[in-house]
Amino acid sequence: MDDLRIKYLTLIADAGDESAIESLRVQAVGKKGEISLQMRELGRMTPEERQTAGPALNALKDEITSALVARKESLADAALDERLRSEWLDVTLPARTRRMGTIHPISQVTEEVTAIFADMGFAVAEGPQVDTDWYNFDALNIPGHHPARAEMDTFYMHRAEGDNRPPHVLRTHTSPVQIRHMEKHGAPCRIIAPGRVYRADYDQTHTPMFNQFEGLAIDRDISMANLKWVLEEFFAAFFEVDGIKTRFRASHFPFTEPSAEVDIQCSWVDGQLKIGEGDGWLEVLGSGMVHPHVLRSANVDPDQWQGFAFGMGIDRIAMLKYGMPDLRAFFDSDLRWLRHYGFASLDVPTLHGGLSR
Ligand code: 2NL
Repeated sequence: MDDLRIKYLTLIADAGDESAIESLRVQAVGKKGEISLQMRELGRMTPEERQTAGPALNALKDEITSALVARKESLADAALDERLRSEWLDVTLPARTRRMGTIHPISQVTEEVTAIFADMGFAVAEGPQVDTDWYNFDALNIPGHHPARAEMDTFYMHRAEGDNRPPHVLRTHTSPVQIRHMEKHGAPCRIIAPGRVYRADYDQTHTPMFNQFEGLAIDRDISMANLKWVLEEFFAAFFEVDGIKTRFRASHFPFTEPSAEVDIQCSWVDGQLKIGEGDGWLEVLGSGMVHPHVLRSANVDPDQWQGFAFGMGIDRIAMLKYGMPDLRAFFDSDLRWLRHYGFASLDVPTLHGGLSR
C-alpha cells in the first residue's frame, strides 16, 4: 500500500496538465483502477486482515482523490496566471497615431473659438450661404442705394428672365444667420455664427471665399462694457496670454451704433510679432451696439432690448496665432502646407484640455 501511495502521489505531482490528471484518476481510483482492484481483494482476506486493510485502503483512496483535486486546481491556477501574463494589455498607453490627413487650421480655429465662447454661454448658430438680399443687406440697415452694397463686392446669383423671386446673393458676412436666429428665437440671445462668406475680391490679403465669425448678445441692459470684457476674455484664451489689452477706435457700420474697430496689443521685435505684449496695436475686428433698425427688422423691440455685435476674420486670427504668412495658402490644398500647419485629428480643442496642443 505504501508503494501505491508513493507511486501515485509522485505521478500526480509530476502531472503536467488536466488530461494527465484525468488518466491518473482512472488508473488509480477509476472502476478498474489499481486501488479499486485492491479493494476487491478485501473479500478474500480473513476478517482480521480486512479490519486493518479496509480502512487503510479507504484512507488511501481519499488521499489520492484529494491529491488529484488539489493538483487539478493548481494546474488551472497556473494556466490562468500564464494567460493573464501573456495576454496582458496596458490600457493606459496612448493611442497609436496614424496620420490619416490633418485638421485644416480653419476648422481647428473655428473649434477653438467655439469652445471659448461656449464657455461664456454663447451657442453656435448656422444658416444658408446663399440668402436673399433682404437678409444680407436690408435687414442690416443697408438699403438698396447704400454704398456698402457696392463696397462689399457681392456675388449675385443668376436669375432667369421673368423670375420674380427676390434676388439671392452669396452671403458677404454671417450677419444674416443672426437675423434669422433673432426672428426665430427672439430675445434674449447669446450666439456666435461662424462660417464661409464671399466677396468678389482677390489679392495678397483677400480671397473670394473666406471665413468669419460674428457674435451677438441681446438682453435688457447689455452695454459696450460687456463687449469689451467678452472680447478681452476671448483674446486671452485664444492667444493663450493673460491680461491682453484692447483698444477701441470709433468707426462706422450701418448695422451698429455706436461702432468701434478693435485693436489688440502686440509687439514687433526683430521681425517677430508677439500678441499680448508691447505697445503696438493690431486691428482685428469690427463691433458695436446693434442698431435699433436691425433689431426691428428681426422683430425684436428696440425699446425693450439692446445688445452688442461683432465680426472677425477666422483666417486672419488663425494666421496671427499660428504664424502663417500668406492667406491664399489656406485654399491651395498644398499637401506639404497641410501637413505642416494641419492639426492631429483627435486633438479636439477644449478649455480644460488645452486649445492647441
Ligand atoms: C468687421 C465688421 C461687424 C457686426 C459685424 C452685426 C450683426 C448683426 C447686427 C449688428 Cl445681426 N451687427 N455684426 C457688427 C459690427 C461689425 O463686422 O469688420 N468684420 C470683419
